Amino acid sequence: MSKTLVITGGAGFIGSNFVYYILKKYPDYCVVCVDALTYAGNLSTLKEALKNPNFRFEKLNICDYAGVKNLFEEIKPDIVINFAAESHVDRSITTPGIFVDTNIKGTQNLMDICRELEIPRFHQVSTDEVYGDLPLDRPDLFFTENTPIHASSPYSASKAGADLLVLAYCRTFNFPATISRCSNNYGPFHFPEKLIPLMITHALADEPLPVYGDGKNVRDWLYVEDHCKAIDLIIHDDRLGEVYNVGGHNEMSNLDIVKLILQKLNKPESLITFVEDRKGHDRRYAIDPTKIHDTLGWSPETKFKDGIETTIDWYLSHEDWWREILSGNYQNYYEKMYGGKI
Ligand code: NAD
Ligand code: TDX
Repeated sequence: MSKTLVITGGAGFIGSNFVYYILKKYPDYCVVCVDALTYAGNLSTLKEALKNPNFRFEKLNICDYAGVKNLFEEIKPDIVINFAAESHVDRSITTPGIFVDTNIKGTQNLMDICRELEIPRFHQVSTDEVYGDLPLDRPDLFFTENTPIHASSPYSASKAGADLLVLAYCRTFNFPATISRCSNNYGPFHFPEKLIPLMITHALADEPLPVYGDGKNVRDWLYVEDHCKAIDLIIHDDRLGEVYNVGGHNEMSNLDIVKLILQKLNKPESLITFVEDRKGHDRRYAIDPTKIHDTLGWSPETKFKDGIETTIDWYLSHEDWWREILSGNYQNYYEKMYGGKI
């Protein structure tokens, strides 16, 4: 049966991958992307989607009550999936306020509108960072859905705040929501300020590769399409009020990732430059995905060795995309596409 999906943050990394995933898998669905086009949103990422008559883009801030309510009244979504967020930990250390505004107040605003309009389903895209970190010397420990919330950065605290609000709305108002908490994603359209694309683009330019601290911090990397598949399963299942951890059992240290990228690009390790550590830097993330595996049948499908090759190849063949970002030109794309029309 055809559905109308609202995808907030769909001009960002994971949201755009989800837009393409849904348009391909459900050709009869209507997909409406709500995105404020902050520095992290890039409309040119959605160039192909914009050609699809079932896709619509709305430049809107999720904190804008009247704007979002008018849109939702008009399109009557069946499901709202909230990807929109300030997502970069380093930026949350320099400017925490915008993280509270978008990640907490924006989520509350969306949920209030969904409640008022009785929208049948809301999904919150969250992160494993809400659990804080794990020690490097306890490889037997993993985050489960029952691990206490223990955020380290203003970013993860704001995501944790949103999660707590979602769960409180479920309990207090019977709000029909679910939450997924995923580990680090990688793949096409990853903004080049995050580790993997930053290292690929720096290596290609023979520029220093800045590794924070000792480079031994561990992340649990998941190919972005596997995250999309997990969210697809969750939103098409009737269970409400549930939290699902999503992760690939693919732990790697930052240094190992950087060395692998250099090796694949045939660049010397002398480009690695150790720099001052991130404040409050989480040591290790590792997800136990047993719940989503056992209840919804989800397992990661892309092996890291294949996913990283696909990703490097994508950056090699989409230089225009990331060079536009590095030059800042991408921020004019909306004007070019929509100037005077909206
Ligand atoms: P991103 O920074 O690439 O994209 C965020 C998008 O949200 C951008 O298009 C931006 O313009 C938009 N946005 C920001 N503020 C907005 C606002 N106030 N109103 C409307 N749109 C706004 O982020 P991402 O890496 O794609 O992450 C997407 C979601 O997934 C986030 O909620 C993040 O917390 C979560 N997450 C990310 C990862 C990861 O590895 N990247 C892992 C787990 C969870
Ligand atoms: O230049 C760098 N050098 C470096 O050593 C950058 C940008 C990062 N790092 C380190 C910090 C982290 O240990 O690499 C690791 C990954 O850093 P990021 O790409 O900034 O990701 P992380 O902080 O792990 O957060 C990401 O995963 C969880 C996303 O940005 C979040 O939105 C998501 O919730």
